[in-house]
Amino acid sequence: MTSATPNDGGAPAAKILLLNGPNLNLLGTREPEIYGSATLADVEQLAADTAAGHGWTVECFQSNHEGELVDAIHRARTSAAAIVINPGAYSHTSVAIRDALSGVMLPVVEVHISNIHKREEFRHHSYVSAVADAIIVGAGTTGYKLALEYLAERL
Ligand code: CA2
Repeated sequence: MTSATPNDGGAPAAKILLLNGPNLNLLGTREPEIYGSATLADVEQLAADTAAGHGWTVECFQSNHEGELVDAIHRARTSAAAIVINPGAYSHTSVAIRDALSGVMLPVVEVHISNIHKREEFRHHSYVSAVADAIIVGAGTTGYKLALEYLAERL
């Protein structure tokens, strides 16, 4: 068989990169009133299940280090069809992550578990939002599922 669509067994399913930034490895361990009780592993499973329903795979990466997130975004240029990112606190500080996302020319969905606009003033601005195609805030960890559903419709 020479030709292959993403899901016919002849080629690997196309991939979406799911990136989570600093402290999101602590999901489900503290502050459930803000971030819910799902763990990062639960979130990644939810994303993988949602993507699989549309014939996609998800590569998951979490880091507490800005440069590692930038490197992962650069790698996505040749390995992924889109990026879903919760940059965590780097949303509010990182021009480097914003520039990396704008440089890779892939569809980007920014997710925030909490509604950052209902919280402290310093969380209201995200450097990433201006380079995101869609932004999902305040939907809890369901936001990751919504991000994948959006991309499945768009890609
Ligand atoms: O609402 C979001 O998803 C945030 O990106 C989460 C970041 C926060 O800095 C952003 O302003 C909004 C923080 C994630 C910290 O996650 C924890 C989870 C459990 C326990 C401690 C931290």
